[in-house]
Amino acid sequence: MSQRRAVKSVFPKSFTWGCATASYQVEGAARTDGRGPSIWDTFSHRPGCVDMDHTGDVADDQYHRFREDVRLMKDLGISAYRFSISWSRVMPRGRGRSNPKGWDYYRRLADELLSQGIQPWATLFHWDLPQALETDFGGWASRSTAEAFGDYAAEVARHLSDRIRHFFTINEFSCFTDMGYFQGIFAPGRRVSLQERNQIRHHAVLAHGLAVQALRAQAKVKPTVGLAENLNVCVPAIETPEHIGAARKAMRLFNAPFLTAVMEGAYLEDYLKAEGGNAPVCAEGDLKIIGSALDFVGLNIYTANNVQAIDREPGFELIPHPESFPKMDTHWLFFCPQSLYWGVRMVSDLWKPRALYITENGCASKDKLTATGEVLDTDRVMYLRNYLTSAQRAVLDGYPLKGYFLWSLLDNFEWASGYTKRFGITYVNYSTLARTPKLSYAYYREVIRSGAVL
Ligand code: GBH
Repeated sequence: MSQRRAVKSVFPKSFTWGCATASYQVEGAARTDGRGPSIWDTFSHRPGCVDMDHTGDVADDQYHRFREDVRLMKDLGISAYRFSISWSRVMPRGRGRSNPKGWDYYRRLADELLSQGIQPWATLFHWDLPQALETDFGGWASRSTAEAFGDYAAEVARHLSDRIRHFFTINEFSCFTDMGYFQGIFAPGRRVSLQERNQIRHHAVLAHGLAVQALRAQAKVKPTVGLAENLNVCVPAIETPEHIGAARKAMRLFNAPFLTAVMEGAYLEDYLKAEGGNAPVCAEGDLKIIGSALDFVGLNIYTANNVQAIDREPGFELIPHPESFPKMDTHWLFFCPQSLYWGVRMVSDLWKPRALYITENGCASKDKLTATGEVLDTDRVMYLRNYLTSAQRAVLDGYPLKGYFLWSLLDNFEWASGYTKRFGITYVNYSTLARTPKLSYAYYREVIRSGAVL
C-alpha cells in the first residue's frame, strides 16, 4: 500500500514555524565592516575558555552567506527566522557612534527574508556585549550598561522597525549574568560576590524593561515586543493535582530573579528573604519598568526538572535526575519532552500572557556524514517528534501557544563548547562551510507542510 493518507492538521494555519540562531554563533566576519569587539571575542580568544580554543571569528560566515541560508529556510517552509543583532556590529563601542555598514547588514538580511515570505524576528541581545562596556563600566555589574541597552534599543527601532516588526529584548537572563559573572564559565568569565550577582541580575531585567519602552517609543510601526527566556521548567513527577500544584509553586519561586519579576513587576518576598543582605538594590520605579507589559512571552525550552509534592514546607521538592536518566549529546540536556507542554501551561496559568512562543527547542547529536554524504540523525528526529507532540498537546488544550522556533537552523558556535556540539538541522562542514540538510531538516519540513506531528 503506497497510498499516502492525508494527515489531519492540528496546528492552526496561522501557527508560526521558525528556526533560531544568534549573531556570535553564526555570523563570523568578526572584524569586518567596522564591527567592534564583544566580550565573546575577548573570552573565546583567551586560551582555555572554550573547548579546543575555538572562536566565532568565522563561525558559519552567515554575514557573507545569508542568501544561501535564506534559501535553506525557504525550502524548509518556515515563515519566521529568529536571529540576533550584534550590538557591537551596529554600535562598535556599545554607545555613541553608530556603524552604518552594520545597520546595512541587518537591512539586507531582513529584505532577503521578506522577499521570500519569511518574517524577521530580531533579538537585541544574545550575550555578545560590546567589549567597551565591559572595559569602561564593568559590563552588567553597572547600571550604566542597562541604560546603554535602552539607548541601543531606541537606535534599533529607528534603524530597523520599518522592516522588522517582531523584537526580543534579551535572550536567557541566567546565561550571561550568573554563568558569565558568577560561575565564570561564559564571557566575561568573572566570579563576583553574591551581592554583585544579584545586582547584575537586577540590571539585566531592568535593561529588558528599558528596551521594551524604548522600542515602543521609537518604532515607526507598532512593534510586537517580548523576550526569550530559558525559564527553569518544573514538571510534575506524576500528573496529579497535588504534584501539578507543587510544580507550579516551585516554578514561580525558581524563576523569581527573572521571569517572575518581569511578569509580576516585583521580586517575590521568598527570593528577597533568601538573599537577605545580598538582595538587589532597586531604585524607585525600577520594578515598574521591569514589569512593562509584553505582547508575547518567548520560552526557550530544552529540558526540565521533576518536582513532587511533599507535606512539609515549602510543599514541593525537586527530584535530582538519576544517573541513568536519558540525555542527548550534551551533559545538561536530559530528554524531557513534556517540558514543552508544562512550560507553556505553567506560564499561562501563573501569568496569563497574551501569547506564548517556543523561541528555542532542539538538541545536540553526534552527527556524522555517511559515505553518500547524508546525515541520518534519527535521535534528533526522535527528540523533535516527542517534543512537538508535547507542544501539540498545549495547543489542543487551548493554551495560547502561537509558534515554535527550532534551535537551530544550522550547526554553529556552541559557546564554551565551541564547534564540538552540533545543534543544527543542517550540517556544517567547518573546513568548507558547506551546508548539508540532515534527516531532521526533512522531518521538520514535513511537520510544517502537514501542520501535524509525524
Ligand atoms: C540556549 O541556551 C542558547 O540560547 C543558545 O545560544 C544555545 O546555543 C542553545 O541553547 C544550545 O545550548 O553547563 O551545566 O552549567 C540553553 C540553555 C543554559 C543550556 C545553561 C546550558 C549550561 C548548563 N542553557 N546550560 S551547565
